[in-house]
Amino acid sequence: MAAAESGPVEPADSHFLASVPELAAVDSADRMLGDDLLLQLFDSQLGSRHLDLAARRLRAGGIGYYTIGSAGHESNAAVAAAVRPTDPALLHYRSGGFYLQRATQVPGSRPLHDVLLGVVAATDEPIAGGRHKVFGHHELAVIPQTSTIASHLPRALGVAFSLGRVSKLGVPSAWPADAIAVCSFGDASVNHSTAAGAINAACHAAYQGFPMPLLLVCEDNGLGISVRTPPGWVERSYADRVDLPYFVADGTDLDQVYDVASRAAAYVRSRRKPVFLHLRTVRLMGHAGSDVEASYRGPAEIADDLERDPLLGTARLLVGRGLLTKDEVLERYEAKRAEVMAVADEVAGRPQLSSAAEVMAPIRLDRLRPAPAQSRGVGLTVAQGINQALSDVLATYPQALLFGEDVARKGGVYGVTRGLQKQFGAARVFDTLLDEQSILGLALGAGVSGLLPIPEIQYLAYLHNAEDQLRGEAATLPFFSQGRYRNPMVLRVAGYGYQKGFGGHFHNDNAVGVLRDIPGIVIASPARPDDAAAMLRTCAAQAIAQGTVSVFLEPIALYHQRDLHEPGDEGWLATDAADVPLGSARTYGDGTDLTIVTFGNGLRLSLRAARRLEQRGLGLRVLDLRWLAPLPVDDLLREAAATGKVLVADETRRTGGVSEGVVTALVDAGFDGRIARVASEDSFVPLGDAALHVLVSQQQIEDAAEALVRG
Ligand SMILES: Cc1ncc(C[n+]2csc(CCOP(=O)(O)OP(=O)(O)O)c2C)c(N)n1
Ligand SMILES: [Mg+2]
Repeated sequence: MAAAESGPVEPADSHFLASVPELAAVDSADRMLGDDLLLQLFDSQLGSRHLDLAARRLRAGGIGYYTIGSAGHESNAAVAAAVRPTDPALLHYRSGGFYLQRATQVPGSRPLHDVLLGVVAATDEPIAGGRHKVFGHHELAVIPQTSTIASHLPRALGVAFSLGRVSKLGVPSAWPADAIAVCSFGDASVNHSTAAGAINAACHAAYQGFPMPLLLVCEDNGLGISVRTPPGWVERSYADRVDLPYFVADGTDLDQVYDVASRAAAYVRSRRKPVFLHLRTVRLMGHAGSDVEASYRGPAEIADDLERDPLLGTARLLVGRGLLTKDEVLERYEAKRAEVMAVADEVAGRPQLSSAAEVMAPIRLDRLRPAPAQSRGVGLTVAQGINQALSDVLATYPQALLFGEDVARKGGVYGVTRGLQKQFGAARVFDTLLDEQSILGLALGAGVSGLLPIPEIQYLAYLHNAEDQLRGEAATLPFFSQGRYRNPMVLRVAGYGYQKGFGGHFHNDNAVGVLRDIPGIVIASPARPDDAAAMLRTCAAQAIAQGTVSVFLEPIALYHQRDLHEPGDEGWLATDAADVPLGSARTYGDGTDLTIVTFGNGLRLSLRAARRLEQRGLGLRVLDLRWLAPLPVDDLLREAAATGKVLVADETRRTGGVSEGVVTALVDAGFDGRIARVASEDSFVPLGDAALHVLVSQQQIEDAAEALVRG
């Protein structure tokens, strides 16, 4: 097997071997770390280093797929020792020392196996099951992260927030009541707006006195791949932040790291406030295996980092304290190498995922029986129906939280959440700061903590600036954790056009393409009040039972609509309280000339068009999809077959819009009848009556229907 064959010599390896015999021991007798813990931490550091070396050997042998390592950062092991193994941790990809040290605190752990199984993409890797190499383990309370730097900070904010909120609500929590959230990240990542926003939100909460037990650990190696962080920038940005106490430690001195990290963690735990722990590290072995560091760093700079190798720092402490001789240090180093390489040999042939079904198993949507219908609801508008359903959900699930901009005191821009804060209290229904990324981060953290978050994004256009939190974080967590971590949520988003020209593009956004291609999420798009209420309950029930992430698109223009055909006919008020199973469409009429397939505002336009066409002798049926994902394909095919002619009336854009999916589903199923579509233009939506030039109209539907039937 190739794993044990010698690969390229790493300077970090040869430098350590050459330096130990020359070590100048430091006197470390009266330091913080006890002897046993110091030895144990050294073992974790060694394990982390040899995992990095092994990953490169596996790569060189063509059987490893990941070479970003932790070399130079291994003193983060002392951060793990300073917190508890039950403290939820969201780790930087260089927090290998932390991961190994935490595993020593949990009996039965096999962290060397965990990491190397990840490197070879083996199905028996404990968190992602071969889908990714990531630090994550349910028993270790390590929540896996994506590769998107800084994207985990909003979730960390949400976890810390939830630690306070669950105890206040007295609902079951995924974490102990006195836990703190730990979140590590790099120095370049600090500049990312996601990090800046989440840290700001943490301070914003702390400033108001909300519990926010969050230990932020910046592992500062001075580089982001090849780009230098300006020297002094991290302390410049964080050393004097009023609501964020700053602690700093030198990563070459394990004892100091443990001392400082212990004080930082104690502060967070006892005060329930956020802290910034600045851990100075070096980066050894380049950014990743493929990185030719010499192309952007001089030899002297690289050599300086080698001198600051944290393993050498710990060796100095051990020798100085008389715990190990230099020879014993080298023996331990080599013994760990042998141990890790044996594991590398063992995992090298492990099976990888072998079919699309296997890969996708964690994101398969198993549909539940719908939530039981409530008897109330008849005579309500869409806004009132949603309000009542939210009230039902909050009453049914004590772990449910409703939050967003303006949802609480004002009751929503359109009054949809009116009265709910009064009814359920400010701990469960609350206004947030104006940052969609942090709103979704709160939801992500609340979801993994045992709560049922119902966040609101005020307008569809404002989902886009935070969309990675949904697409990259919420949707992927079950995939990269095989469902061991789940972030259930019902994300309410007000959207679509037709607000009589009011508001312009950003209040009439009709683009859903960015949602339609996210694997595993549900997209609910109710049009009628009875459906809206029932579908919201279905989304909540799915979230509770399966951790489902649903986006609930609310049609603003229909919120307060009462009538359908004529003023005063009250044809848009709720008429029943039937269940709406996930992915089930609803059919209106039983004509045999044409099927109009639609959703949202398109339903109202289509029903009005259908009545006029019926007066001209055409027999129509209108199918309201109700769910844009999963698309109700069986219902679609049944209703298409009933007439042999399908017109898709789609208020979203021609490109990336829903009709693309509908037409494709018909083609894929071999539908051999006629198909046409009307959709909104590939345009932004202008102000005033000009909006009507780009949004699909009732007249267009009528014309297209006539043409399809008679043509
Ligand atoms: C949002 C995002 N942009 C770009 C990248 C590519 N990338 C991966 S690591 C990295 C540098 C990160 O530097 P730092 O935060 O200092 O962490 P370090 O690797 O130095 O530990 C970049 C740009 C990414 N993963 N995510
Ligand atoms: Mg860095």
